[in-house]
Amino acid sequence: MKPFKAAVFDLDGVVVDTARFHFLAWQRLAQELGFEFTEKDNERQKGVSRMESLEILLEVGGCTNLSPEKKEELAAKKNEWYKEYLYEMTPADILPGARDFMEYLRRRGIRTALASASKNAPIILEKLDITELFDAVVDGNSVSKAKPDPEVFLKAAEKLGIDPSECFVFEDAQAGVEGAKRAGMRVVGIGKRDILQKAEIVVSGFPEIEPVILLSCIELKDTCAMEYGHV
Ligand code: B16
Ligand code: MG
Repeated sequence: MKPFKAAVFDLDGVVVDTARFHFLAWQRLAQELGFEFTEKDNERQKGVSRMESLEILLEVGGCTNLSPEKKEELAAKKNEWYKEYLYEMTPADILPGARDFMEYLRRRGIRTALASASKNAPIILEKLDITELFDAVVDGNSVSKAKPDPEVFLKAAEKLGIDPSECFVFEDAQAGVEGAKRAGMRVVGIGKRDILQKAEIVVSGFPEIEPVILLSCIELKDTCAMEYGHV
Protein backbone atom coordinates (compact mmCIF):
# COMPACT_ATOMS: atom_id res chain seq x y z
CA MET A 1 0.00 0.00 0.00
CA LYS A 2 1.30 3.46 -0.92
CA PRO A 3 2.03 5.92 1.91
CA PHE A 4 -0.54 8.55 2.74
CA LYS A 5 0.43 12.04 1.47
CA ALA A 6 -2.81 14.04 1.31
CA ALA A 7 -6.09 14.40 3.19
CA VAL A 8 -9.17 15.34 1.18
CA PHE A 9 -12.07 16.76 3.18
CA ASP A 10 -15.73 16.88 2.37
CA LEU A 11 -17.30 20.09 3.73
CA ASP A 12 -20.96 19.70 4.74
CA GLY A 13 -21.18 17.22 7.62
CA VAL A 14 -17.40 16.87 8.07
CA VAL A 15 -15.98 20.36 8.64
CA VAL A 16 -19.26 22.13 9.44
CA ASP A 17 -22.79 21.00 10.24
CA THR A 18 -24.44 22.71 7.29
CA ALA A 19 -26.17 19.36 6.62
CA ARG A 20 -28.67 20.50 9.29
CA PHE A 21 -29.29 23.78 7.43
CA HIS A 22 -29.81 21.93 4.13
CA PHE A 23 -32.40 19.73 5.84
CA LEU A 24 -34.27 22.65 7.37
CA ALA A 25 -34.40 24.53 4.05
CA TRP A 26 -35.55 21.44 2.09
CA GLN A 27 -38.14 20.70 4.76
CA ARG A 28 -39.47 24.25 4.45
CA LEU A 29 -39.79 23.77 0.69
CA ALA A 30 -41.65 20.47 1.18
CA GLN A 31 -44.03 22.15 3.62
CA GLU A 32 -44.73 24.87 1.09
CA LEU A 33 -45.42 22.20 -1.54
CA GLY A 34 -47.76 20.43 0.91
CA PHE A 35 -45.98 17.26 2.01
CA GLU A 36 -43.77 15.95 4.81
CA PHE A 37 -40.03 15.49 4.39
CA THR A 38 -38.18 13.46 7.03
CA GLU A 39 -34.56 13.17 8.17
CA LYS A 40 -34.54 9.68 6.63
CA ASP A 41 -35.48 11.15 3.22
CA ASN A 42 -32.79 13.79 3.75
CA GLU A 43 -30.09 11.13 4.22
CA ARG A 44 -30.28 10.39 0.48
CA GLN A 45 -29.59 14.06 -0.33
CA LYS A 46 -26.27 14.18 1.51
CA GLY A 47 -23.31 14.72 -0.79
CA VAL A 48 -25.38 14.94 -3.99
CA SER A 49 -25.88 18.13 -6.01
CA ARG A 50 -28.58 20.72 -5.39
CA MET A 51 -30.64 19.70 -8.43
CA GLU A 52 -30.36 15.99 -7.60
CA SER A 53 -31.43 16.81 -4.04
CA LEU A 54 -34.49 18.57 -5.46
CA GLU A 55 -35.34 15.50 -7.57
CA ILE A 56 -35.22 13.34 -4.41
CA LEU A 57 -37.54 15.77 -2.62
CA LEU A 58 -40.00 15.89 -5.53
CA GLU A 59 -40.00 12.09 -5.72
CA VAL A 60 -40.85 11.89 -1.99
CA GLY A 61 -43.72 14.35 -2.51
CA GLY A 62 -44.93 12.63 -5.69
CA CYS A 63 -44.53 15.92 -7.59
CA THR A 64 -44.08 14.83 -11.19
CA ASN A 65 -44.08 16.75 -14.45
CA LEU A 66 -42.66 20.03 -13.18
CA SER A 67 -41.02 22.11 -15.92
CA PRO A 68 -37.24 22.67 -15.82
CA GLU A 69 -37.96 26.38 -15.16
CA LYS A 70 -40.15 25.54 -12.15
CA LYS A 71 -37.45 23.21 -10.79
CA GLU A 72 -34.83 25.95 -11.11
CA GLU A 73 -37.17 28.33 -9.30
CA LEU A 74 -37.73 25.86 -6.43
CA ALA A 75 -34.00 25.11 -6.09
CA ALA A 76 -33.21 28.85 -6.06
CA LYS A 77 -35.83 29.44 -3.37
CA LYS A 78 -34.39 26.66 -1.19
CA ASN A 79 -30.90 28.08 -1.69
CA GLU A 80 -31.98 31.54 -0.53
CA TRP A 81 -33.39 30.02 2.69
CA TYR A 82 -30.24 27.94 3.12
CA LYS A 83 -28.03 31.03 2.67
CA GLU A 84 -29.94 32.81 5.48
CA TYR A 85 -28.45 30.19 7.82
CA LEU A 86 -24.99 30.49 6.25
CA TYR A 87 -24.85 34.26 6.77
CA GLU A 88 -25.28 33.70 10.51
CA MET A 89 -22.25 31.38 10.72
CA THR A 90 -19.02 32.35 12.49
CA PRO A 91 -15.62 30.60 12.95
CA ALA A 92 -17.13 29.01 16.10
CA ASP A 93 -19.32 26.84 13.84
CA ILE A 94 -16.46 24.66 12.64
CA LEU A 95 -17.18 21.14 13.93
CA PRO A 96 -15.26 20.23 17.11
CA GLY A 97 -11.79 18.87 16.44
CA ALA A 98 -11.81 19.55 12.68
CA ARG A 99 -9.48 22.57 12.76
CA ASP A 100 -7.07 20.90 15.22
CA PHE A 101 -6.91 17.80 13.04
CA MET A 102 -6.26 19.76 9.83
CA GLU A 103 -3.59 21.88 11.51
CA TYR A 104 -1.97 18.73 12.90
CA LEU A 105 -1.85 17.13 9.44
CA ARG A 106 -0.34 20.26 7.91
CA ARG A 107 2.36 20.41 10.60
CA ARG A 108 3.19 16.81 9.65
CA GLY A 109 3.65 17.87 6.00
CA ILE A 110 0.43 16.25 4.78
CA ARG A 111 -1.30 18.26 2.06
CA THR A 112 -4.97 19.13 2.44
CA ALA A 113 -7.78 19.64 -0.07
CA LEU A 114 -11.49 20.34 -0.01
CA ALA A 115 -13.76 18.21 -2.21
CA SER A 116 -17.33 19.42 -1.80
CA ALA A 117 -20.44 19.18 -3.97
CA SER A 118 -21.57 22.57 -2.68
CA LYS A 119 -21.69 25.70 -4.83
CA ASN A 120 -21.83 27.63 -1.55
CA ALA A 121 -18.44 26.28 -0.39
CA PRO A 122 -16.58 29.60 -0.90
CA ILE A 123 -19.04 31.49 1.35
CA ILE A 124 -18.81 28.76 4.02
CA LEU A 125 -14.98 28.72 3.99
CA GLU A 126 -14.96 32.49 4.29
CA LYS A 127 -17.49 32.56 7.15
CA LEU A 128 -15.50 29.91 9.05
CA ASP A 129 -12.21 31.65 8.19
CA ILE A 130 -10.55 28.40 7.09
CA THR A 131 -9.75 29.03 3.42
CA GLU A 132 -6.02 29.03 4.26
CA LEU A 133 -6.21 25.51 5.72
CA PHE A 134 -6.57 24.01 2.22
CA ASP A 135 -3.83 23.66 -0.38
CA ALA A 136 -6.53 23.02 -3.01
CA VAL A 137 -10.28 23.63 -3.18
CA VAL A 138 -12.66 21.84 -5.55
CA ASP A 139 -16.38 22.48 -5.11
CA GLY A 140 -19.72 22.40 -6.89
CA ASN A 141 -18.68 25.36 -9.05
CA SER A 142 -15.83 23.44 -10.67
CA VAL A 143 -17.26 19.97 -11.30
CA SER A 144 -19.72 18.76 -13.90
CA LYS A 145 -20.65 15.45 -12.25
CA ALA A 146 -21.88 15.11 -8.68
CA LYS A 147 -20.84 12.49 -6.13
CA PRO A 148 -20.93 9.42 -6.33
CA ASP A 149 -19.02 10.29 -9.51
CA PRO A 150 -15.31 10.44 -8.57
CA GLU A 151 -14.69 13.72 -10.47
CA VAL A 152 -14.49 16.06 -7.43
CA PHE A 153 -11.95 13.79 -5.69
CA LEU A 154 -9.84 13.22 -8.81
CA LYS A 155 -9.70 16.98 -9.45
CA ALA A 156 -8.63 17.57 -5.84
CA ALA A 157 -5.77 15.04 -6.21
CA GLU A 158 -4.78 16.58 -9.55
CA LYS A 159 -4.68 20.09 -8.05
CA LEU A 160 -2.49 18.81 -5.21
CA GLY A 161 -0.28 16.94 -7.67
CA ILE A 162 -0.68 13.74 -5.62
CA ASP A 163 -1.70 10.31 -6.85
CA PRO A 164 -5.27 9.33 -5.74
CA SER A 165 -3.91 6.15 -4.14
CA GLU A 166 -1.92 8.38 -1.76
CA CYS A 167 -5.00 10.32 -0.60
CA PHE A 168 -7.30 9.68 2.35
CA VAL A 169 -10.81 11.16 2.18
CA PHE A 170 -12.97 12.28 5.11
CA GLU A 171 -16.65 11.89 4.22
CA ASP A 172 -20.04 11.80 5.95
CA ALA A 173 -22.23 10.74 3.01
CA GLN A 174 -22.75 7.41 1.28
CA ALA A 175 -22.48 9.12 -2.13
CA GLY A 176 -19.18 10.67 -1.06
CA VAL A 177 -17.70 7.42 0.24
CA GLU A 178 -18.70 5.73 -3.02
CA GLY A 179 -17.16 8.54 -5.13
CA ALA A 180 -13.92 8.48 -3.15
CA LYS A 181 -13.62 4.70 -3.53
CA ARG A 182 -14.24 5.02 -7.26
CA ALA A 183 -11.43 7.60 -7.36
CA GLY A 184 -9.11 4.94 -5.88
CA MET A 185 -8.81 6.68 -2.51
CA ARG A 186 -9.09 5.35 1.02
CA VAL A 187 -11.84 6.72 3.27
CA VAL A 188 -12.45 7.69 6.89
CA GLY A 189 -16.22 7.85 7.38
CA ILE A 190 -17.46 10.53 9.76
CA GLY A 191 -20.76 9.31 11.16
CA LYS A 192 -22.42 5.96 11.62
CA ARG A 193 -20.89 2.64 10.61
CA ASP A 194 -24.19 1.21 9.34
CA ILE A 195 -24.50 4.09 6.86
CA LEU A 196 -20.81 4.34 5.88
CA GLN A 197 -20.05 0.62 5.56
CA LYS A 198 -17.64 1.01 2.65
CA ALA A 199 -15.21 3.31 4.51
CA GLU A 200 -11.98 1.73 5.80
CA ILE A 201 -12.31 3.47 9.17
CA VAL A 202 -15.41 5.05 10.73
CA VAL A 203 -15.39 7.53 13.63
CA SER A 204 -18.33 9.49 14.99
CA GLY A 205 -16.42 12.77 14.82
CA PHE A 206 -12.95 14.29 15.18
CA PRO A 207 -13.15 14.82 18.95
CA GLU A 208 -13.65 11.09 19.43
CA ILE A 209 -10.05 10.38 18.58
CA GLU A 210 -6.74 12.12 19.16
CA PRO A 211 -5.20 13.41 15.89
CA VAL A 212 -2.03 11.40 16.53
CA ILE A 213 -3.99 8.15 16.96
CA LEU A 214 -6.26 8.74 13.97
CA LEU A 215 -3.23 9.47 11.80
CA SER A 216 -1.47 6.29 12.96
CA CYS A 217 -4.60 4.26 12.22
CA ILE A 218 -4.73 5.71 8.71
CA GLU A 219 -1.03 5.14 8.13
CA LEU A 220 -1.26 1.55 9.33
CA LYS A 221 -4.74 1.12 7.85
CA ASP A 222 -5.33 -0.45 11.20
CA THR A 223 -8.71 -1.16 12.71
CA CYS A 224 -7.87 0.59 15.97
CA ALA A 225 -10.08 3.57 15.12
CA MET A 226 -13.05 1.26 15.08
CA GLU A 227 -12.87 1.19 18.86
CA TYR A 228 -13.50 4.90 19.09
CA GLY A 229 -16.82 6.69 19.27
CA HIS A 230 -19.98 4.70 18.78
CA VAL A 231 -18.66 2.33 16.10
P1 B16 B 1 -25.30 23.52 -2.56
P2 B16 B 1 -20.66 18.26 0.58
C1 B16 B 1 -23.09 18.82 -0.43
O1 B16 B 1 -21.91 19.22 0.21
C2 B16 B 1 -24.20 18.50 0.55
O2 B16 B 1 -23.84 17.37 1.35
C3 B16 B 1 -25.47 18.18 -0.19
O3 B16 B 1 -26.51 17.92 0.72
C4 B16 B 1 -25.83 19.39 -1.08
O4 B16 B 1 -26.99 19.10 -1.86
C5 B16 B 1 -24.65 19.70 -2.01
O5 B16 B 1 -23.49 19.95 -1.22
C6 B16 B 1 -24.92 20.91 -2.87
O6 B16 B 1 -24.94 22.06 -2.04
O7 B16 B 1 -26.79 23.57 -2.72
O8 B16 B 1 -24.78 24.40 -1.46
O9 B16 B 1 -24.58 23.73 -3.87
O10 B16 B 1 -21.17 17.32 1.63
O11 B16 B 1 -20.23 17.60 -0.71
O12 B16 B 1 -19.64 19.25 1.11
MG1 MG C 1 -20.94 15.89 3.30
